[in-house]
Amino acid sequence: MSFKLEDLPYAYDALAPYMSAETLEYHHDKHHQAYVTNGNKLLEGSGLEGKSLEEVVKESYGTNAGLFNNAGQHYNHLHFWKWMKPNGGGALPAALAKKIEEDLGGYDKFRADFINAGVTQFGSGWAWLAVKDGKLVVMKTPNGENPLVHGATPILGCDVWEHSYYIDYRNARPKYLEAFVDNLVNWEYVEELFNKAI
Ligand code: MN3
Repeated sequence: MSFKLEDLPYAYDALAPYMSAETLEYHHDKHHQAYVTNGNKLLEGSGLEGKSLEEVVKESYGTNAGLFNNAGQHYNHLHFWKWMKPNGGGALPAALAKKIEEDLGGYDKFRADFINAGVTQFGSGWAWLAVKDGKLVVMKTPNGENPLVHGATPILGCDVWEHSYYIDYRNARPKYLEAFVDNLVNWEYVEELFNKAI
Protein backbone atom coordinates (compact mmCIF):
# COMPACT_ATOMS: atom_id res chain seq x y z
CA MET A 1 0.00 0.00 0.00
CA SER A 2 1.48 3.34 -0.97
CA PHE A 3 1.67 6.23 1.46
CA LYS A 4 -0.70 9.17 1.08
CA LEU A 5 -0.71 12.64 2.64
CA GLU A 6 -4.08 13.44 4.18
CA ASP A 7 -5.32 17.01 4.65
CA LEU A 8 -4.97 18.53 8.11
CA PRO A 9 -8.07 17.86 10.24
CA TYR A 10 -8.44 21.65 10.83
CA ALA A 11 -7.67 24.95 9.05
CA TYR A 12 -4.03 26.05 8.83
CA ASP A 13 -4.70 28.97 11.20
CA ALA A 14 -6.80 26.92 13.66
CA LEU A 15 -3.98 26.28 16.17
CA ALA A 16 -2.76 29.88 16.43
CA PRO A 17 -1.28 31.42 18.48
CA TYR A 18 0.27 28.18 19.80
CA MET A 19 1.20 26.90 16.33
CA SER A 20 1.00 29.30 13.40
CA ALA A 21 -0.41 28.81 9.91
CA GLU A 22 3.10 29.37 8.54
CA THR A 23 4.48 26.50 10.65
CA LEU A 24 1.65 24.17 9.62
CA GLU A 25 2.00 25.06 5.93
CA TYR A 26 5.72 24.24 5.94
CA HIS A 27 5.47 21.28 8.31
CA HIS A 28 2.50 19.55 6.67
CA ASP A 29 2.79 20.62 3.01
CA LYS A 30 6.59 20.47 2.69
CA HIS A 31 8.09 18.24 5.40
CA HIS A 32 5.35 15.61 5.71
CA GLN A 33 4.85 15.61 1.92
CA ALA A 34 8.57 14.90 1.45
CA TYR A 35 8.39 11.87 3.80
CA VAL A 36 5.42 10.55 1.77
CA THR A 37 7.09 11.15 -1.61
CA ASN A 38 10.45 9.70 -0.57
CA GLY A 39 8.81 6.85 1.36
CA ASN A 40 6.87 5.77 -1.72
CA LYS A 41 10.03 5.79 -3.86
CA LEU A 42 11.91 3.70 -1.28
CA LEU A 43 8.98 1.33 -0.73
CA GLU A 44 9.19 0.24 -4.36
CA GLY A 45 11.35 -2.85 -4.60
CA SER A 46 11.86 -3.03 -0.83
CA GLY A 47 9.92 -6.28 -0.47
CA LEU A 48 7.59 -4.55 2.00
CA GLU A 49 5.00 -3.34 -0.55
CA GLY A 50 1.55 -4.54 0.49
CA LYS A 51 2.34 -4.37 4.20
CA SER A 52 0.53 -1.97 6.54
CA LEU A 53 2.33 1.24 7.50
CA GLU A 54 2.97 -0.13 11.03
CA GLU A 55 4.50 -3.29 9.55
CA VAL A 56 6.69 -1.28 7.16
CA VAL A 57 7.94 0.82 10.09
CA LYS A 58 8.73 -2.21 12.28
CA GLU A 59 10.23 -4.36 9.52
CA SER A 60 12.40 -1.64 7.96
CA TYR A 61 13.89 -0.70 11.35
CA GLY A 62 17.52 -1.76 11.39
CA THR A 63 17.34 -3.22 7.87
CA ASN A 64 16.47 -0.34 5.49
CA ALA A 65 17.38 3.00 7.04
CA GLY A 66 16.13 5.21 4.21
CA LEU A 67 12.71 3.58 4.08
CA PHE A 68 12.49 3.44 7.87
CA ASN A 69 13.22 7.16 8.30
CA ASN A 70 10.52 8.19 5.83
CA ALA A 71 7.87 5.59 6.78
CA GLY A 72 8.48 6.28 10.48
CA GLN A 73 8.08 10.00 9.98
CA HIS A 74 4.93 9.45 7.88
CA TYR A 75 3.44 7.39 10.73
CA ASN A 76 4.53 9.93 13.37
CA HIS A 77 3.14 12.92 11.49
CA LEU A 78 -0.20 11.47 10.44
CA HIS A 79 -0.89 10.97 14.15
CA PHE A 80 0.76 14.25 15.18
CA TRP A 81 -1.85 16.29 13.27
CA LYS A 82 -4.61 14.38 15.07
CA TRP A 83 -2.89 14.70 18.45
CA MET A 84 -3.63 18.42 18.27
CA LYS A 85 -6.86 20.40 18.03
CA PRO A 86 -8.01 24.00 18.50
CA ASN A 87 -8.66 24.68 22.21
CA GLY A 88 -6.82 21.50 23.15
CA GLY A 89 -5.26 20.54 26.47
CA GLY A 90 -7.51 20.80 29.49
CA ALA A 91 -9.22 18.00 31.41
CA LEU A 92 -8.36 14.39 30.58
CA PRO A 93 -10.92 11.66 29.96
CA ALA A 94 -11.53 9.91 33.32
CA ALA A 95 -10.17 6.43 32.49
CA LEU A 96 -6.96 7.88 31.05
CA ALA A 97 -6.51 10.24 34.01
CA LYS A 98 -6.86 7.27 36.39
CA LYS A 99 -4.25 5.25 34.44
CA ILE A 100 -1.85 8.23 34.47
CA GLU A 101 -2.36 8.44 38.24
CA GLU A 102 -1.61 4.70 38.66
CA ASP A 103 1.34 4.36 36.28
CA LEU A 104 2.94 7.81 36.13
CA GLY A 105 2.24 9.41 39.50
CA GLY A 106 -0.52 11.77 38.35
CA TYR A 107 -1.07 14.41 35.70
CA ASP A 108 1.40 17.01 37.03
CA LYS A 109 4.22 14.46 37.12
CA PHE A 110 3.30 13.16 33.66
CA ARG A 111 3.29 16.75 32.32
CA ALA A 112 6.72 17.49 33.79
CA ASP A 113 8.19 14.16 32.59
CA PHE A 114 6.76 14.49 29.07
CA ILE A 115 8.08 18.06 28.68
CA ASN A 116 11.44 16.97 30.10
CA ALA A 117 11.63 14.07 27.61
CA GLY A 118 11.17 16.55 24.75
CA VAL A 119 13.59 19.10 26.17
CA THR A 120 16.33 16.52 26.77
CA GLN A 121 16.02 14.77 23.38
CA PHE A 122 19.36 15.94 21.96
CA GLY A 123 18.85 17.12 18.39
CA SER A 124 15.82 16.02 16.40
CA GLY A 125 13.27 13.54 17.69
CA TRP A 126 10.03 13.00 19.55
CA ALA A 127 8.60 12.88 23.08
CA TRP A 128 6.04 10.14 23.70
CA LEU A 129 3.34 8.77 25.93
CA ALA A 130 3.07 5.08 25.07
CA VAL A 131 1.59 1.82 26.32
CA LYS A 132 4.13 -0.93 27.04
CA ASP A 133 3.18 -4.27 28.63
CA GLY A 134 -0.16 -2.78 29.72
CA LYS A 135 1.42 0.22 31.43
CA LEU A 136 1.80 3.86 30.41
CA VAL A 137 5.37 5.05 29.88
CA VAL A 138 6.96 8.37 28.88
CA MET A 139 9.69 7.94 26.26
CA LYS A 140 11.86 9.91 23.86
CA THR A 141 13.32 8.81 20.54
CA PRO A 142 15.77 10.34 18.02
CA ASN A 143 14.90 11.37 14.44
CA GLY A 144 12.06 9.31 12.91
CA GLU A 145 12.12 6.54 15.49
CA ASN A 146 8.99 5.83 17.56
CA PRO A 147 7.78 3.48 20.32
CA LEU A 148 6.57 0.86 17.79
CA VAL A 149 10.18 -0.30 17.31
CA HIS A 150 10.69 -0.55 21.08
CA GLY A 151 7.77 -2.90 21.74
CA ALA A 152 5.37 -0.13 22.75
CA THR A 153 2.32 1.55 21.24
CA PRO A 154 2.41 5.35 21.00
CA ILE A 155 -0.76 7.15 22.12
CA LEU A 156 0.65 10.72 22.16
CA GLY A 157 3.74 12.22 20.56
CA CYS A 158 5.25 15.67 20.22
CA ASP A 159 7.58 16.48 17.33
CA VAL A 160 10.67 18.26 18.70
CA TRP A 161 12.46 18.68 15.36
CA GLU A 162 13.25 22.39 14.94
CA HIS A 163 10.91 22.58 11.92
CA SER A 164 8.03 22.03 14.34
CA TYR A 165 8.67 25.10 16.49
CA TYR A 166 11.42 27.39 15.19
CA ILE A 167 9.11 29.82 13.33
CA ASP A 168 6.90 30.32 16.42
CA TYR A 169 9.27 29.80 19.36
CA ARG A 170 12.78 30.18 17.87
CA ASN A 171 15.11 28.21 20.17
CA ALA A 172 12.63 28.03 23.10
CA ARG A 173 11.79 24.31 22.86
CA PRO A 174 10.50 24.15 26.48
CA LYS A 175 7.92 26.87 25.76
CA TYR A 176 6.73 24.99 22.66
CA LEU A 177 6.35 21.76 24.67
CA GLU A 178 4.42 23.57 27.42
CA ALA A 179 2.05 25.10 24.85
CA PHE A 180 1.61 21.69 23.19
CA VAL A 181 0.60 19.96 26.43
CA ASP A 182 -1.46 22.82 27.88
CA ASN A 183 -3.21 24.18 24.77
CA LEU A 184 -2.99 21.78 21.83
CA VAL A 185 -3.36 18.12 22.90
CA ASN A 186 -6.48 16.39 21.60
CA TRP A 187 -7.10 14.10 24.58
CA GLU A 188 -10.09 12.45 22.90
CA TYR A 189 -7.79 11.09 20.18
CA VAL A 190 -5.25 10.00 22.81
CA GLU A 191 -8.06 8.18 24.63
CA GLU A 192 -9.13 6.46 21.39
CA LEU A 193 -5.59 5.10 20.85
CA PHE A 194 -5.29 4.24 24.58
CA ASN A 195 -8.47 2.14 24.41
CA LYS A 196 -7.16 0.30 21.33
CA ALA A 197 -3.73 -0.30 22.89
CA ILE A 198 -4.79 -1.48 26.32
MN1 MN3 B 1 8.04 17.07 11.80
